[in-house]
Amino acid sequence: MLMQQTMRWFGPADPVSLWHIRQAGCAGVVTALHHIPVGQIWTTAEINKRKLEVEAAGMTWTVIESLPVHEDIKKQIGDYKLYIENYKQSLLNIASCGLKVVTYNFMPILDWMRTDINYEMPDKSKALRFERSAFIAFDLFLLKRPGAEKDYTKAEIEKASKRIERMTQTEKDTLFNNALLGLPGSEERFTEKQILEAIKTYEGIDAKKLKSNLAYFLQQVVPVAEKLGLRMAIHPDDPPYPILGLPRVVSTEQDAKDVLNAAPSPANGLCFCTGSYGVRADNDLPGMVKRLGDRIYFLHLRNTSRDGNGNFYEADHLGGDANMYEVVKEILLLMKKRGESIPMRPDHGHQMLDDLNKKSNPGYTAIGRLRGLAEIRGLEWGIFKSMR
Ligand code: DNO
Repeated sequence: MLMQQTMRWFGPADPVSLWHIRQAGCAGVVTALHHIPVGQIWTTAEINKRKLEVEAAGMTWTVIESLPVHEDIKKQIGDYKLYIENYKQSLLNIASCGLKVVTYNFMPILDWMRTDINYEMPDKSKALRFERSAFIAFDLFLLKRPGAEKDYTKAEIEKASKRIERMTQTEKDTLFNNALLGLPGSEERFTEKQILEAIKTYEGIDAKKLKSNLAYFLQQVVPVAEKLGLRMAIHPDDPPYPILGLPRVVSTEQDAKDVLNAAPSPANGLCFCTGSYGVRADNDLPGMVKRLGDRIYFLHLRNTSRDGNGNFYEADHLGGDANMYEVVKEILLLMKKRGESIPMRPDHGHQMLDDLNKKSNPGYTAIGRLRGLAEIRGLEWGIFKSMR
């Protein structure tokens, strides 16, 4: 039993076409209805339209990524009950269109965060990178978030102020734009005012409260998903720790267990992202596959390389700190035990070759992902063959 290979597609506006994805060797596609505002119901008409587009290129819509959770639900304010009802209705519509796996996350305001989206590798390809000092400089001196200095040590603040002194105006602008990018697949950036206002709305919401809001959300939607035969798969925080004073509660193995225990059901599962969990040295990735395995419904396989100062960059899929050999071996054992194949996608990839001159969604070029997928496919095939 091998993994189901897929790639993410951002819809008709994605510069990478469905045929490119198919040529990479994928039988499945991971996509979402990005044009529907967060909180609104996904109608069966819209879901089916997207499904047929994917099928016209000879593939299946394997996983939804993401059915986003409205900010009011995360904070339990305003119309959160209505948004939860809308979420349930979307799940119903998704199930009636024959889809099975739904990915989402519970990160306040921002999704992933990087300080550099064009970090040059020794081979001149480009990677995504998070540099802690640059991030602190952004927070303190560009965004000027009130109270931000409380989150850092004196030494960190000093280092960040030296870092910003050395930056040109263009470098500052780039850092600012990168940090406020917000969502993959979106061209929209938060403005300074928007982000500061949004952060303010999280006043009084600490990790404990956010976790309990997540538990409430799960207790509401998981029974519905279970009845519909759907599998929910929560994506971990990226990076896996609090940023900009905002709590993050899906960062560790214990967090993942808390998610599962909050609403025990086969419908309540995980998207196991080796890139996100792997940024923390205390996350034992192969062990997590073994221990959380029954509930892993979707895999994001990518690699990061971290140093001791809180910096990391996205490494080659088989390079970096995640022991991809051990991870894939555990996944193969897991699939054998469960008697089913788990969908995977290579996540991100370096911008390289012809893609260096093309416009693309950061992290989602065709060739870098093709390389990552091909390497993982080869690794998996080799381990699979040697296991029998
Ligand atoms: C990054 C992605 C995440 C993921 C969401 C899921 O490239 O893996 O943005 O799609 O967090 O909700």
